Amino acid sequence: MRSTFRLGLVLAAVALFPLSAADLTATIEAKSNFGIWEGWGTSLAWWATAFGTRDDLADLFFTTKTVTIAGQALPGLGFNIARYNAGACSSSTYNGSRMVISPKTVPSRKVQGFWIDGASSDPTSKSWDWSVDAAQRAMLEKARDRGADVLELFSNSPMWWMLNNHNPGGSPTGATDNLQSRYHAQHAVYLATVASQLLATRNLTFQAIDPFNEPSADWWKADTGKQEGCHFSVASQASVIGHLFREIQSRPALVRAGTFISASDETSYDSALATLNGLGATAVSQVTRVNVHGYQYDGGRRDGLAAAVGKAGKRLWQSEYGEGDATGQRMASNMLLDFRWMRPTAWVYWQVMDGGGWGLLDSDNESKTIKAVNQKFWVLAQWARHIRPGMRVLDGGGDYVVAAYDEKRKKLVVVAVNWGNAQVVNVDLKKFGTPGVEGAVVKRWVTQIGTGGSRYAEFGDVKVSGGKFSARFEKNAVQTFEVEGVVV
Ligand SMILES: *[C@@H]1O[C@H](CO)[C@@H](O)[C@H](O)[C@H]1NC(C)=O
Ligand SMILES: *[C@@H]1O[C@H](CO)[C@@H](O)[C@H](O)[C@H]1NC(C)=O
Ligand SMILES: CC(=O)N[C@H]1CO[C@H](CO)[C@@H](O)[C@@H]1O
Repeated sequence: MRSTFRLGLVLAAVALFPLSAADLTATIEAKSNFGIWEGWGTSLAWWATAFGTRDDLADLFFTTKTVTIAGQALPGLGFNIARYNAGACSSSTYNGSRMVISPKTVPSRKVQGFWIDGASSDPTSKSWDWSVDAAQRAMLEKARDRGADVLELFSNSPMWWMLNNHNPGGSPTGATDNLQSRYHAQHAVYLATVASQLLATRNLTFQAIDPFNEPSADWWKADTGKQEGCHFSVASQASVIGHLFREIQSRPALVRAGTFISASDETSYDSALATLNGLGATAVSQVTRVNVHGYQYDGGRRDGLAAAVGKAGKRLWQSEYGEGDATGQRMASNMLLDFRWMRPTAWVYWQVMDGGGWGLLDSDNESKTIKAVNQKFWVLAQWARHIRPGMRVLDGGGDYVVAAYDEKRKKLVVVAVNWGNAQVVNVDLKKFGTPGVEGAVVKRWVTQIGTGGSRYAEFGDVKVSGGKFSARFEKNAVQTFEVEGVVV
């Protein structure tokens, strides 16, 4: 139902606009290889705790169907990655203690964990409650049922009873470990058991388990915490990774499923590099993928991290991204930097539903209401619906262009953003075997970055001519192009 987004009368001829001196030309590097794309996704956690039972939202995020939300027909984002948050909270009593938590942590952020007391590690014993966290689990299953084939288990904090202060919001200062050292193994047992149990009982296969979330940060504090969080020194991370490696290896079903460790979901590119450098050879050898968050935005050294991860022979994911700019401008600009300098093979948004500009849908996770669709939603559609799993990411030939190639379908995808005044962007295909595509129609989609304007509007008015194609861009417009029949 793509026609829903077609703008009826198309601003037909690009050729009507004279080329000016300011025009840009990007030459796509046909033979380059920035990695085979694994996909797009979101972490579940809070929004799924609040909205996880809704099929329409599962369709919106995990299919490419047209879905009507808040009275608007929206293009489904087609995510294939879902990150499930193993909770740290429970209302149980263990060894005479109960969980302690800051009053600033709202209910949707108290994610209920399955291992409610440490008396037994047997998942069929009374120490485990598999009925909790039903809404987040429901969204995980809905995602899987709609084709999400890359699932990851992650932890913001170990279960409260494993912690020094029994507080899953963090330690007193935020700068010290909160997991008791005698419980390093139990945190690993917890995560491996959640993965094996959800596989055995619900056929949910986790590709990876990340035992940490921004572990080097010093802001996971007991008294002021608004969410689950836990500091781990790099040495403690190495210890937990070792335990988790052994726990995975000791569960044949996880070995058969190929479940591996990802780490450490540090906040920034620079802290991810410091952690990678400090983990030591053994722990590094037990980690298959480096996950990093995008909260350093346009700062830090994406290239330095990418080089170290490549040298270590690991995969690299941008596993969490978010900020409060509802227009999509910061997100688009950071995605361009990611593709050019960090070259992750997957890109995962943090909370697709949230307030304060953080969500793609502006929503209230406590009252469970959706208020509006942020422009950011359509900006992300320009990328996620087109750069698909299995495509080879290419060097787009400029810092405003991302390109990807589908070898099987001989399809080239180009996403470009024009930060300058309105101008024509030329995409040069001379490095491809282009004779076959001369005259081919280039489909294009346009979203205006900002608070209004075009929203994933589709056009079919551009053709390949002279081994290139050209399109006019408004200032701050993002356009996606698809050309079929392109041969490398
Ligand atoms: C139980 O609590 C006591 C007193 O707080 C403590 O000394 C002991 O280590 C705890 N045992 C376990 C298994 O957590
Ligand atoms: C379990 O999930 C896998 C995909 O992860 C699928 O291939 C298989 O058919 C499923 N099995 C059942 C019994 O549903
Ligand atoms: C009621 C409410 O909005 N709760 C939280 C949902 O998420 C926003 C944005 O992160 C928080 O500010 C709210 O506390």
